[in-house]
Amino acid sequence: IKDGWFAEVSDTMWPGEAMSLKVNKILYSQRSKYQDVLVFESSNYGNVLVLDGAIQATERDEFSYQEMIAHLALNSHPNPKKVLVIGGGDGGVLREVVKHECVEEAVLCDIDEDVIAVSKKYLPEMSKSYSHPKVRVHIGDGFKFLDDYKNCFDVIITDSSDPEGPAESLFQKPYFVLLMEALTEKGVISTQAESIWLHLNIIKDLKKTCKDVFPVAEYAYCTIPTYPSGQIGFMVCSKDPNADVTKPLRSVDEETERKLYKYYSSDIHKAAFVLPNFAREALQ
Ligand code: AAT
Repeated sequence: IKDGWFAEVSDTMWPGEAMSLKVNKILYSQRSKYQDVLVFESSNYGNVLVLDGAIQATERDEFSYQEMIAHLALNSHPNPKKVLVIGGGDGGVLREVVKHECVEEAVLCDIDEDVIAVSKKYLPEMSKSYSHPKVRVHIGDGFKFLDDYKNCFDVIITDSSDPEGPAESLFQKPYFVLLMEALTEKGVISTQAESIWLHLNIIKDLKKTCKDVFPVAEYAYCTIPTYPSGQIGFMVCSKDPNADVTKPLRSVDEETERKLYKYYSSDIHKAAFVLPNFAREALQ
């Protein structure tokens, strides 16, 4: 933070650019066991959570990412009852998961208890579902946690930070094998899968890894002003070889949809898999 502005600098992940937000007040700044944790109040985007210098969520636009990473997967499953979230310490994805009445249990495994604690304090709209009766929380590494569960979850959502830092293993093949094994028969996953403007090569490798492990693997995207390049995507994969994750399997009427979601809709679900030519060709 310099002269009242936070700049999101990363010389390796997004060299030569830095999204900036005006800071009203620093609310929290500490090194946790795993990462630098910063929360500040911004002038126009509400409170902002930053880990190792990378913006994780702002109160103003978080709904886009949290809704999409959750509902693309949940609505591609015929009847999700047990759902696991890896990462997602701010709680926003959990909030979306429990919107589905069919869900009986939502488990969250984040590596960093400090992220959960600061989110409860400074991001109340994101963290409100921690008190939901269907929610269970485990603190630990997602990779290690998964190894203990076989044929157990209907949907697993990996809401992880970028591959540099504690989330590195969550982008590699052994992790996707564990995901596959932890899923029930028609299980579906979604994972944070970076931006087509910045990380097409990472996405290419990630899609190949997913295709090696899952019979169905597709990249979808959403727009979000405060993530690098204003766009981020997800790998959505299914264990069911006949599944088509690019179209929602379950949906609600339009009025309910508008009440439940601010970004997601059945139409957006389908549109999110339609990529511009340069990305479509690279990922073919
Ligand atoms: N919804 C907010 C967006 C995130 S959150 C990333 C979360 O992943 C953090 O809470 C972090 O503590 C957790 N995490 C990192 N590594 C692990 C791990 N190995 N096991 C479990 N949890 C982990 C992502 C923002 C994307 C940013 C795009 N530039």
